[in-house]
Amino acid sequence: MTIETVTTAPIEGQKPGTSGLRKKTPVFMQPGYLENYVQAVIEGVGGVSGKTIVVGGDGRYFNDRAIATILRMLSANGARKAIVGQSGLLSTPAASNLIRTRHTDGGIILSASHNPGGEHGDFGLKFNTPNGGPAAENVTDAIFARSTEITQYKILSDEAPALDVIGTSTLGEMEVEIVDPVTDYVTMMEGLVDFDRLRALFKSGFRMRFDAMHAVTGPYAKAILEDRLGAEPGTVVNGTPLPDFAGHHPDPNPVYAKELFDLMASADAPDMGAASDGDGDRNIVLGKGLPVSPSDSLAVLAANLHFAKGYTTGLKGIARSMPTSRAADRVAEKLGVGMYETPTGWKFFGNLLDAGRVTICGEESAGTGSSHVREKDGLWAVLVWMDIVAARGESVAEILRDHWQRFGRDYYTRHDYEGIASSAGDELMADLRARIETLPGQSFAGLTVTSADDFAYADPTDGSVSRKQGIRVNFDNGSRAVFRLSGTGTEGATLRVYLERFEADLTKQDMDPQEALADIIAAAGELASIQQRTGRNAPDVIT
Ligand code: VG1
Ligand code: CO
Repeated sequence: MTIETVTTAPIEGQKPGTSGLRKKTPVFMQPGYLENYVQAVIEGVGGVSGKTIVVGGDGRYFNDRAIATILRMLSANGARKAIVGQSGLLSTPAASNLIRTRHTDGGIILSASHNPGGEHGDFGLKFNTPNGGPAAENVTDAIFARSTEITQYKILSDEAPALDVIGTSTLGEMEVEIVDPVTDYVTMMEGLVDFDRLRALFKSGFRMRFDAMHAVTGPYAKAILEDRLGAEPGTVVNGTPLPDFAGHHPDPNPVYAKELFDLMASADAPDMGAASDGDGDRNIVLGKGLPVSPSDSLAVLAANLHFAKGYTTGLKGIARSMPTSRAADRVAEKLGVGMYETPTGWKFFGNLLDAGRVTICGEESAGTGSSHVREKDGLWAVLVWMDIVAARGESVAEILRDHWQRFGRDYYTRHDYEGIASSAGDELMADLRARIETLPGQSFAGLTVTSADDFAYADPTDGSVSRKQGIRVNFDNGSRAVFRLSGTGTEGATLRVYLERFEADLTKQDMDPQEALADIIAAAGELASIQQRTGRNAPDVIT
């Protein structure tokens, strides 16, 4: 056993974004790229000497080789133990759970989530802290700072153990425990939703389709839905994780999960449709003929959480990312609990969950989760929806329509302009920022701006402030547009435009969101000169 100290030099651009460092796979595979960043992570979190670290990923191309390198580096840097998912697999919520329940010092999760995988796809790495959640900004800043100063990294000369056999071995001085990635997660879910009630639901003839999109959730969904709850075999489709996700974007939206959306809109639709993303933290839920928008899903889950087995005492508070619709705010108000509006990215929910201020969190990007872990959790959301369906004895669509009747409907859509020139994205945002103060009173496509700001968030638990988190513009008809640039892309820039309008009138709640929001879509386009600046006539993805 030899610990090698390899001389290196900083590599530009190793700056974590919304959720860790994401780059094209060939970039990550350049000699020294992964090693530099892992050493920066190790040093940025204060070293790993004597520590226990969870390691796993979503199975995408390079996952196994990256894990082998990481294990050799953890050992060389003095870690006591690594807990690794079998075959290198761990969904993001399952990793969060392991970090928490095994009282470890954190985890390294390999994923670029909803981004495509494969040799020419994307790869990513993030560090989660001992609370199970993505490192907060002070930690990611420290990691980035280390990446700009690095002069050497440490790696063990020995080969890492094979990852396919469950059990314990040693690598240098470090213990390596390979665990079944699914077992602990299933046990956790059993405590949160009523497996007996769900078994009875399937027995009564309830049919669903769960699309795992060839990504990491397949084994989890099969184990729970088909093996434990008795859903008919074949309920889980695309259930085997593939290194390139069969060439698809593993993102459960109307564009990339089109087959599921088409099925749920057809006469053959089962009672419920659901899908998850590459690393298993996102979810979409669809009723017969009626998809649930992620913002609505957060609101409905919050309003009905007490029906689920693990939440009968109700909830402490709700948090949503700023661009997520305000539907959940109406629920918080009715329940008389706290409502928190945070910047995009799950790392901002961690402190609120740790402080016991909130029980449920959500994002418009198909993410919902609760205090059970410190990540969003795709399968959890699907199971809680099912538990609510079973408890209320109503369908997904009935529950959603009933929610709109009681709370009103927040029409919502997000328009993404993907892969535009970085300069075009930066200029569009800079121009909006420069005009913020002059916008109120101005009219665009017939709507007048009532207020505008650049969202800043002061964390109520530690006072840290995050600025420039997105431009919010409110209009005189109560509608809102939000503009921000994605922090998870790997090519050029992606402009996200979030659009919403509240509709209290019961007779006007059955419109297509694109029609219901047509005027605000036009106003946002004119206000930010989207066409001229992006050179696009239409968004690439509408969710
Ligand atoms: C996107 C989503 C954000 C989510 C993030 C990570 O970030 O908008 O809501 O938290 O992805 O999700 P951005 O910066 O591209 O808008 V995942 O499932 O990629 O870990
Ligand atoms: Co994800």
